[in-house]
Amino acid sequence: MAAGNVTGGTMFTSKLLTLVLVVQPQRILLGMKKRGFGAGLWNGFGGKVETGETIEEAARRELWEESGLTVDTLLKIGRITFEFVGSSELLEVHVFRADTFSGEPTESDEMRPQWFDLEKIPFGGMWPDDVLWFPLLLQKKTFVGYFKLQGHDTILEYTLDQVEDV
Ligand code: 8OG
Repeated sequence: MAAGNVTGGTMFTSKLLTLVLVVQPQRILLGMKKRGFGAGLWNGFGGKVETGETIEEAARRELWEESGLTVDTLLKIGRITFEFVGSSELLEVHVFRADTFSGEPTESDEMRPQWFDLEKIPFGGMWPDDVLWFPLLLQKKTFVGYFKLQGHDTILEYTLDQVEDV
């Protein structure tokens, strides 16, 4: 739990999360989330950063636990802050892109991996913000975003900026 920050008089805490997208020239690996937060949606692989690990270590661990893949190079591609109406906990999601990997995508308790053609990313079955920032990820453009969501479906406000470094 990071220190609180004050926005419009509301005290927020924030939680650090990771998200890894494995991208190849024609396809992207997504997983169907089977349980917990975001269940029923296609997503990259990731989760909470634990005490004592770096954000990148957490990204590699979660990728391995959820997909069975290991990667050499993780490209830091984005950082997105999510605010949910009614919650005082902000999610700070560190997004990475991996262009090469080792292993075979393997179903885990949390995720059922599947390759998608880059032309057929299933945005209708993903978080509503993904359609906005995936183009930057796919073009290897680094970005910082903020999304205020109501439930899982509605974006109330957002900002999304290309930046030099994340
Ligand atoms: O540990 P858990 O599976 O609950 O972590 C949530 C995962 O979902 C984590 O990888 C971060 C990711 N995530 C959000 N919000 C969004 C979102 O709006 N879009 C995408 N693609 N991933 C998200 O927490």
